[in-house]
Order: sequence, then C-alpha cells, then structure tokens
Amino acid sequence: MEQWVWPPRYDETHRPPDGQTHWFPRRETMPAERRDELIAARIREVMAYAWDNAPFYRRKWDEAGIHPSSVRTLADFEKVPVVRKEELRADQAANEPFGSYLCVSPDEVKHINGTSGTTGRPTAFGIGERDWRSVANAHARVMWAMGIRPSDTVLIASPLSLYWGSWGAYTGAERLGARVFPFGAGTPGQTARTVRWMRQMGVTVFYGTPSYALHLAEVAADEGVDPASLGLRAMFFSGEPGASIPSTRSRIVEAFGAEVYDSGSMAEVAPWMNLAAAADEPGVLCWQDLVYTEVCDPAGHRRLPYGAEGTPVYTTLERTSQPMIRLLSGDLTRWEAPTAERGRTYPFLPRGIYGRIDDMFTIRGENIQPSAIDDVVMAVPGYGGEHRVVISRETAMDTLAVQVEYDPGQPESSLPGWAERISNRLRTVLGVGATVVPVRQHTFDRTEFKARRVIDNRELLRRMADEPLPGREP
Ligand code: 8LE
Repeated sequence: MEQWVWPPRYDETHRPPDGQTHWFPRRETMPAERRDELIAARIREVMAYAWDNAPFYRRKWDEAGIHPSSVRTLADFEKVPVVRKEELRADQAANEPFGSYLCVSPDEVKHINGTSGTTGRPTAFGIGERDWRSVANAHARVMWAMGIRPSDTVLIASPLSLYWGSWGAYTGAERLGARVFPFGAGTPGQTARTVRWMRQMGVTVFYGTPSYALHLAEVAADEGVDPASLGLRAMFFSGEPGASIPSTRSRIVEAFGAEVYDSGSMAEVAPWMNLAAAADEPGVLCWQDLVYTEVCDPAGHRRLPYGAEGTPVYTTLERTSQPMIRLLSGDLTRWEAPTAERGRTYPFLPRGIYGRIDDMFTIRGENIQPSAIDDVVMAVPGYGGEHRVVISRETAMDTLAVQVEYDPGQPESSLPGWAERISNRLRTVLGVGATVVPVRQHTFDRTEFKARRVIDNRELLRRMADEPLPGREP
C-alpha cells in the first residue's frame, strides 16, 4: 500500500476510493519537519547510490571534497555543488549515449526520451523500467490530487515524441486507471482534428501547454464550436508559464469553463509533476517526497528562506537510472512555507514558475520577465490572441515595443486609444514605458507547444556585427 522506500517500490494495485482526496495520505499530510528528516535520510541513500554507480557524481563530489557520508542534514546538503544542464550534455558527449551518470546497465534502459536540442546538443534520457513505474505512480498520485479519476478520458495534446511531458502525463493517467487518449500535437491540420475527436470521444481532461489550449480555443471557434461545449472538466498544464499567470489562466477558464491546474518542473527530474497544483487555483505545491525542491540564491545556490524569490534546484528521490542531485533549473519563482491550509504540508509557489533567468531583460534598469507582459496584454479587452515583444537598441538606449493583435470586433478608430491604455498599464506594472503597436488578428503564428514571444533585436545586431561580411576575411 502506502510506502516510501529506497529503491522505490510501489503496490501497482493501489488506488484510493473515488471520494478520498489523497492517494497517499500519510506522505502528503505529515508535519513538514518530520518529512524533512525523512528526506535527509533518503538523500543520504540516493547520494550513496550515485557515488557507487555514477562516475559523474563521484568525480564532481570528489573535486568538491564531499562524500555522501558527510551529508547528514539538509543544511549539509546545501553545500553539495549544483549540476548544470551543460555538464550533463558534456558528460553525454564524452560517454555516449546516456552519460556516466547512468546508474543502471544500458540493457536496463527501457525508454528513451530527450530534450528537443534547440540549444546545443540534445540530451538523452535513458529510463529504466523501475523509474518508468515510479514516474507512473507519482504522476497518478498527483493527478489524483487534481481530481482526475478512472472515469475520466485524458487527452494528451502535446507532441508524442522526445518530450517527456507527454509521456509523463500518459503514463500517469494510465496508472490512475483513466482512459488515455494520446492524440499528440504539432502536425499540420491536427488542431482542427483535435476538436472533432474531443467531441466524439467525450474527452473530460486536457493536458498540454497553456499556449496550445488558447490556440485550440481559437481553432474550435473557427470551426463553429464553442470550446466550452467540448465538456472539459479539468485541464492540467506544464511546459511554460501560463496556468498560474492570472490573465492567461482566466482566458483559458473563460474559453473552456474547466478547472485549471498548473504543473511541471523539468524533464530531467521526472516525475516532473513534482511541482503541481492540488486545487483549482494558481500556484503549485512542491511534492517534496518525490523530488526535493530548494529555492536557491541564483549565485551561491544556497537555500533561501520562505518568502524569497530564487531559482529552483531539484533532487530526485525516486530515480535510479539517471538520478539528478541538485540540478540547477535557472527558472524563477517565489516560495512560501508549508501550511496545513492547502490540505498537503508542502511548500507552495503562489505564482508557479514565472520565467527563466536567461529570458529576463533589462530596460532602463528595470528587470522584466516576458510573462509579466503576457499578463498585462492578455487581460486587455479586445486582445486578439497573440503578441510579440520587440527589444531594440536606439542610440545608447534599449527600447521596448509590444505588437498586440486586436480583436476584429474593435473599430479601427478606437485603436490609438486602446494602444495607449495598454502602454499605460505596462508602464504601471513594469516601471518602464513601451510602444504598443496594434496589429491585425492572426499576424503571428500560434504554437502547438511552448510560446516564444520575445524578439531581441539587440541580439540580432550583435550577431550581425560579429559575422564576417561576405568576401572579407574574418
Ligand atoms: C512555468 C515539465 C515539462 C516536462 O513539461 C517540461 O516542459 O520540461 P522541459 O522540456 O525540460 O522544460 C523545462 C522548462 O520549461 C523549465 O525549466 C521551465 O522554464 C519551463 N516550465 C516547465 N513547466 C513549467 C515551466 N514554466 N510553469 C510551468 N508549469
């Protein structure tokens, strides 16, 4: 039944009665301090395992003068050096195909996933059968907390390829006993077919990215289908900010009339639903007994007190094939102390993950997160469904422009005033002015996956300056 052992072992027949809100009541509701003691003990086991089986970790900790036996408390653990994604990539290049942090024999790898490789060499995830089962059990448990039940039909509406997101949702829904509909996303014409199939199959739960849900709503409307009539009861999301961003969230709720749950950390730390909402509200809980999350100072990587903003650092507590021990995310969040109020004694990230440190830009001394701009423009009546953020350099000063699609229902004569209202709102929220340019609806491509809305012309200018001119020696 309910157990928490190392290496992880699950009773595959366990499923609570429908009316029970917790899959594993003890693990989810124990006093947070008691859980932290158990986590410290589990970390010792996980580190000892990695030391014995992964040259990658042994080398790294050796260099830092750390041995698993010297890590007794969570305070000791803060001193363990973080792992960066570049290190994993380099280690895989040197130790094909899964890296020297693979802790099982290559024969035991039963599933392969990977990063999309948009930045540099893709990283392969080699997943042993035990890990696949742990992820299935963990995700079933988290999805149970979202109110998903065996009577549901769960649509997987994200790419069924290298992306762990889709497979993680798939395996969790399957373990929970729901009906899984792996429709995928990303092939031409697929979205209109998604709408038709959703209706025919009586889909009740949607999984995908927030951007894709909004695109799906537009396509449904174009097909003459009110998205709210599709009958979705719950929608859970991962992959990008949105489900915890107030205006994106309300656009989704208004379109579909469903409950909305945010979830997701990083593919590397699957079960990536370790950050997930357990109520129809913005924000996510840190399911600490699955993956131990520390919100850290981005420079020194020490844990920050509750209330602070920092970057999540993750440690898998149930992975045996490629354990991640203090993986640095580079994302941004703010965390709050556990309370009993939310029915689970986990720390809480009230605004979810709201961006990446690397995507933040600075205009006249103000640090700006793209998601803060999304939040403003998507809340504006007459918003036409997409926008782009353009950063340029004029003389010595960086400037910000936001191109915003307007709803065709708006008379053109009202557009200058409309743009000015958005601009004023942006100034209030961001602390700097922005030029707002209204553009026709469907000017910009929609995405089936994760949105990229920032165009950094400064970057373009820098690259052009660096590139040799044709016919001239570099
Ligand atoms: C805000 C978690 C998963 C499998 O859906 C995923 O997207 O993993 P992936 O492809 O490794 O990308 C991880 C990055 O996506 C994170 O570092 C973060 O920047 C972003 N991300 C994932 N889930 C969320 C998110 N950002 N809210 C989320 N719920």
